[in-house]
Amino acid sequence: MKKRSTFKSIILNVSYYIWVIYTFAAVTLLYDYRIALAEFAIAIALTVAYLKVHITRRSAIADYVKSLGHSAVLGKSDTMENFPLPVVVMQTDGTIVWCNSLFNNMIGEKHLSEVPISDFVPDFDIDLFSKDDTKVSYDLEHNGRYYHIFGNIAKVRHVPGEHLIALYWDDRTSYEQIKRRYFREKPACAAIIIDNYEDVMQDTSNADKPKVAAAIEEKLEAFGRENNAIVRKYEKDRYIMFVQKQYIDKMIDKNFDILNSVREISLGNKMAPTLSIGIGIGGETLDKNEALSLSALDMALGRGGDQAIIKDEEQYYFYGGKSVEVEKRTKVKSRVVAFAIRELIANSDDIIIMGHRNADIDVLGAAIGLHRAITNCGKQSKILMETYNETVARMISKLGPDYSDVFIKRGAANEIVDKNTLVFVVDTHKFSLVEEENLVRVSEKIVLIDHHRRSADFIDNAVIVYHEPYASSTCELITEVIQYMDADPKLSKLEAQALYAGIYLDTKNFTFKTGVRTFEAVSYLRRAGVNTADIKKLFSMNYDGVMKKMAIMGNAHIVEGSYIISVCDKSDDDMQTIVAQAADDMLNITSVTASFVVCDMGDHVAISARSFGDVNVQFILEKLGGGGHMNIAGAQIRGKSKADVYNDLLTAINEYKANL
Ligand SMILES: [Mn+2]
Repeated sequence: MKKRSTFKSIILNVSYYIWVIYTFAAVTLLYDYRIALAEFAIAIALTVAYLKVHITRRSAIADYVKSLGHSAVLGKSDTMENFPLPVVVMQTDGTIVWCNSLFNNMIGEKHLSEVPISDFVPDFDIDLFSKDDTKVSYDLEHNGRYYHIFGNIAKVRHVPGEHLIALYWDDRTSYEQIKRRYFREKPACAAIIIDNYEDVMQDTSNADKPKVAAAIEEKLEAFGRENNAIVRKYEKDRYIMFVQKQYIDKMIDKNFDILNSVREISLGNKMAPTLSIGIGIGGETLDKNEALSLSALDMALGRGGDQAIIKDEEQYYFYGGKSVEVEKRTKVKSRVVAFAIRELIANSDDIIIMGHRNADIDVLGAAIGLHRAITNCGKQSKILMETYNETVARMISKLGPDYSDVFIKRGAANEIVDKNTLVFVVDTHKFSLVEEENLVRVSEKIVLIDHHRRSADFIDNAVIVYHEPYASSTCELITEVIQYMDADPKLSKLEAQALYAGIYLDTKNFTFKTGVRTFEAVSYLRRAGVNTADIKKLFSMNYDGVMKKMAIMGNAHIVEGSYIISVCDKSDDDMQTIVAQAADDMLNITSVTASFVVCDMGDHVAISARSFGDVNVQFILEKLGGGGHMNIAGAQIRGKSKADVYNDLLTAINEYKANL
């Protein structure tokens, strides 16, 4: 750098050459005065020209500096030179014209005239400044220090079209350091729970129990140490942790490997312990962070556990959650819920039951089961059902005169509802999916019963929430609850069949999510008179439907080795069922691990996805705005063509595979 600037200053300092010409002229005078005179004339002309350019330039800069609002005259070591910040004046191409000595000191270089600023400040981006701006400001890091640079751009008088930029460099390093440190050190609160502590311990021999318990504790303590955090156990399966934001960033980088390391504990336990972590961050106070961490933990449990969720004041961020769900519930909860519901029913006059739009048989079975329980309590209830599929219609037509005035439409429901109406929402927890949003808005007595993995769109004003993602179906939950509400619920054969059909549908004929308690519920319903052949017939499909399903399957192709996708258009009123069954049936193909049907429904594009649980289709469809379970998920996309949706789906699959 130094060499270059010395060299440059010689080149540019034209006066040296003029002095050389004067010397030549003087020497020539000894031999021939005429040539000498000519040489003197040239030297004088050059001198005049040089001084003129030099003086014009200096006065232009002086004018410019004056135009900055100071009464300074350049070179007389006053205001600009003594300005308390480093100042540099440059041309629009970044060539330095002038700087004060504070700027020289900052750069560590004395000769800074006529050199490009990028030679000394490589990160300086001259393209950020345009002649159209008059005021500029931007932040720059240089040599480990942070500068806020501000200044102005002005036209140079006497030199048309020429602009100069004056920049003041405010060193804000200490402010910036405090700011960064503040964000790095912000405290966060984490709520940690062992999802299945009881079950793990139950299946472990007495001799091994303390080892397993100690191993879990040791892993969590190590997790705390590694993140310089405070971790405290306050119940046998619950921990609270205080940790700084910077360590949360590290946990994210490692994709919360604590989840894996706890799951890998194998010291005589048959079941792998899993963790759920809810982290609250960004709240103004510690107690706000704790509240955020608890709602993040709720969300993690509602999505099946074995995952970490961070919540700030705006949104949830999801990590982990790739293991297969294990059944984990005690009947205590059904009993508590049953008693609470019975009390609410006793204190209500108007009762409405509704499910999600395009109701399936799980909605109908749950509604009928609840209606029976309410009737047994001596109260009346209505079932709001406006949009439903073919199987539901078939079941409703079988129900007979007892049910002739039970089913109502939206209009009638809106006439009944006020804030005292007891509203049961079954088989969904999403505000956006319920048959009639107004009921949820108006009623102050909402009971929510659902088994879908929790999404961010959650009806949060319910007085009772029985949300159990481990259960196979809403009908399974209702079958349990009604037995606790009444020792002998007196289910008719058809009512029992409706409940059984809901379980049959959601377990895909007892293949998925079928736990011990699913069979307990089913055996109860079987005793109430269920005829399994009737159920099979209920789900039978007509010739047309079967042919359409076959066409969808015939159109399918395999991507990424084991994912099968078919794309189709709506060709039947009950397209939803046909699409769902096509997706189910494609899983029967050897080596297929996940199936997807993309269907253009006219006003939207629907996707049905299925897997055996080793591919998390919920995760994939969440990227497209859908949701559901690990092995059964769906999405409805508006405003996109099926070709675009298909491409988005491929991208989501690739992303999912890349993150495995
Ligand atoms: Mn369901």
